[in-house]
This record gives sequence, structure tokens and C-alpha cells, in this order.
Amino acid sequence: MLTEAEVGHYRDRGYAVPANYRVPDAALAGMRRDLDRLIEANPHVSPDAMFCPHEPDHGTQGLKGDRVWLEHAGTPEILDMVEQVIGGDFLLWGTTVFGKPAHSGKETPWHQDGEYWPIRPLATCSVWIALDAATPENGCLRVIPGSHRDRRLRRHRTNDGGHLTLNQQLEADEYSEADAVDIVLAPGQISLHDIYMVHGSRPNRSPRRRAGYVLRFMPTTSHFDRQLGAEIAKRTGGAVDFATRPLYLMRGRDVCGRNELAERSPA
Ligand SMILES: O=C(O)CCC(=O)C(=O)O
Repeated sequence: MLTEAEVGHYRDRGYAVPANYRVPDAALAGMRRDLDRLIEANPHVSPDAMFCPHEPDHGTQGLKGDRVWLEHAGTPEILDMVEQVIGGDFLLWGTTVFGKPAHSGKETPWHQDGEYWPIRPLATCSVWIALDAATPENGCLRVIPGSHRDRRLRRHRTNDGGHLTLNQQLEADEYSEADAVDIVLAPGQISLHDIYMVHGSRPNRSPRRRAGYVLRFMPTTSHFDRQLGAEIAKRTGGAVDFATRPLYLMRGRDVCGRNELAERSPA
């Protein structure tokens, strides 16, 4: 569980790194094996950003995923921490492997997730699980503490440069990189961040891979709006398919009553 201070840090700074939690060694070894399999099964998809690996066959990347990633997403201790920050009614609406390979791993531009997610009102908690050590050298996640506080989407532009994992990028005058903090994680450590948080990561020019598995949770007081998702996908031309992706209730009930929930069948 998050300590009271960590919950306070999440509210005040927009992110938290639980000091006392590590994915247990055996589970972490399993995730790393599953990552090797995922990469091997998808030679046509860049490991830099693999969307929805928890779906066997979904999305515009043509990624061949595996239900085992949905099992990983349901780790009870992680769900407990998510509950602490977004309450007891929430669903999983996406996952991503950001698997920055050694030497060539792509940059993630500074952005706010809320810019291109069809959730209204905007509310999520992302959980970033370090499958490898994440350090400044191999392009760890970087955040601008407190940038979520005014709950305002800043100006973004589309940048389709092939060196980026995402094509939505904050305008340079919308943040100050001098305020950035590196989220350095040992394998198995996690961080949590808010939907308005300004964040990004540098390219990986080191000899060590930097893979993270990211879980996207939202409180069911919000609506995952598929129609809006289709419009956003059209506007951004992104690799994600918001219109058809399944939504899995992880805890509680669908409070707003408008989320179309999928069955969570076993792996
Ligand atoms: O891992 C990265 O480089 C980017 C992750 C990210 O943007 C996110 O989890 O929202």
C-alpha cells in the first residue's frame, strides 16, 4: 500500500514512487519472459511502443498480444494502490509496453496524456512497471512535478518524427525542462502518475534496454467515450484504436453507467 505521505505526494506533485513495493521476483521474471515472447512474436512492431499487449489481436499496429498481460495488470497489490488514489470503482482501459531497446530506443516527447485520451471528465492513474532498471542513461521516465495541479491541458502539436514513441508533443513554451525530475527505478519498482502530469523520456543511447509495462486505469465516474476516441484517432493519426478496445472492470462497479464493459476471461 502507499503510505499517507505517498498519497499526499501523488495529489500534490502528480506522481508517486512507492518506496516499499517491488513486483515479486518470480512475477517479474515471468513478465520479462513474456516480454521476450511478445517481441519475438511481433517483428513488425517496434518494441519502443507496443499498444495493448493484453489483447490477442487488437489495434492498428497488428500486435499479437497475450492475455497473460491482463493477468499481470490485475496484480492485487497494484490495484490496492490505484484504489488509494482514484477510489474503489475503476476499470483498465489500456496497456502499453514502452520497451526502448539498447542504443536505438526512441524519445517520448514532453506531453500530457489527457491530450489524446477520450475520457470525460479526464481522470486516470497510470502505473509504470519497470521491467528493466530505468536510469537517466537508458531514458527513464521524466516528470515535471506539480504540472498536473491546475488540471489544464496545455498546447500540443503533432510531430510525426520517426524518432518519437508518440506524435503529440507539448509546445516548448508550455513547460520548463529545468524543473524535470528523473524517475529512477530498479527492476520491479513502479511509479504512478496523473493524467494531467507533464512527462516524457529521452532516447536510449546506452547499451541497456529500458522496458516499462504501463497500465491505464480510470475511475468509472468518468466515461470512456468511443465516439470521441474515433475523432481523436482521426485527428492525431495515432496507432491506437480507442473505438473498439475492451474495457475491463477491475474493482467496484461502473458508476457513470455508460462504460461498455468486457468480460475478464482467464488467461
Ligand atoms: O516510458 C516512456 O518513455 C513513456 C511513458 C509514458 O508516456 C506514459 O506512461 O504515459
